Amino acid sequence: MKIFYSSLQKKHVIKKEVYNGKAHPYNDKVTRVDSILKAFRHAGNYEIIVPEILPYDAISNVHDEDYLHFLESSQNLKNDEIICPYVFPCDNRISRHEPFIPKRAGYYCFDAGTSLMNNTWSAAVASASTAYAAAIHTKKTGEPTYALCRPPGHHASKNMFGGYCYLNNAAIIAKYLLKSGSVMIVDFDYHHGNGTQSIFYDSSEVFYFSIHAHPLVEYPYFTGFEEEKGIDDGVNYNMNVPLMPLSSPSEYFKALLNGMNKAFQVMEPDYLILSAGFDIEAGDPIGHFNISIADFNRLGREFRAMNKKTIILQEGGYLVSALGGNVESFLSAFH
Ligand code: Q9C
Ligand code: ZN
Repeated sequence: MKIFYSSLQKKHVIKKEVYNGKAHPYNDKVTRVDSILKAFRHAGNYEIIVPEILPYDAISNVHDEDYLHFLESSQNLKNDEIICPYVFPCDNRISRHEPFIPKRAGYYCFDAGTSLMNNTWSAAVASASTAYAAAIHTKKTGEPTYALCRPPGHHASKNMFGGYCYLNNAAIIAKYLLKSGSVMIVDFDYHHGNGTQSIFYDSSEVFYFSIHAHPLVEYPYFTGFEEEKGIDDGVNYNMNVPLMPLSSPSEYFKALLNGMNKAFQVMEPDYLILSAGFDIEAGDPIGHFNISIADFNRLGREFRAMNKKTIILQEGGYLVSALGGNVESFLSAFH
């Protein structure tokens, strides 16, 4: 199986995140990448391809120009300097002065747990490039592909970063693939993909399906409820399946397959983009669905049986010791 990855993605290094008023170790660790690559090396039957940098248009089709300029400006940070937003313009989102400074960065962000450093932009572009190269390959050959996206993407909206995400990798390739067929994004990350949902909320072009921990009790708290079904042209093209933390794997599979059956009644897509969040894994430090390594193989087989042209994008998954094995177990169902 072909795997897309660039070493630039490892140069985005954030040490801490703010949670509950305290600094904790950042969950999106660089060692996540090593864990996944090691599992591929061990299995042997994966070919790692370094992607070309994607065309700028592919990014600006999804994200606003001013947001992209803001992200790019983070390249000017000094070594060891970070931007960690902490003031957010919530009542009306305006900024009367340039937001390109650390204290006003909250204009382009929705949580205080995600920071920028000088390599964030190049890593995020490299991450999106892996997704783009995977999409090109699947489009050309019909083969399933996997992009080792890190940083992840599904929390990033057209003009905000958060949840360790800066560019929405799934949305970027969805827009590209739409030129040659219909697209469904299935997001099984532990957290609701608020960014992806918002990007396609008023559109019937891309169906967004997400199964995740209930926002009553889990991040991102404000979106991911069942009643969010889309607006305007997008009505019925958004489907959320929230489950309480500690739901069992059998409840998980039941809810997933039942939900996807309903989604396929609305759209039988040519392309399936999987926002593959492995923070549903047993023992994940921030996810509580207890999906075992064997369950991940079953999950892969269920998606493979759907018989669509499939692009698999890495999202979350933070138990570094288990992550690689779980990703490989899932992918092995596709070959
Ligand atoms: N105490 C993704 O999985 N909040 N993002 C964590 C931990 C942020 C997760 C709180 C969770 C974001 C791509
Ligand atoms: Zn997640």
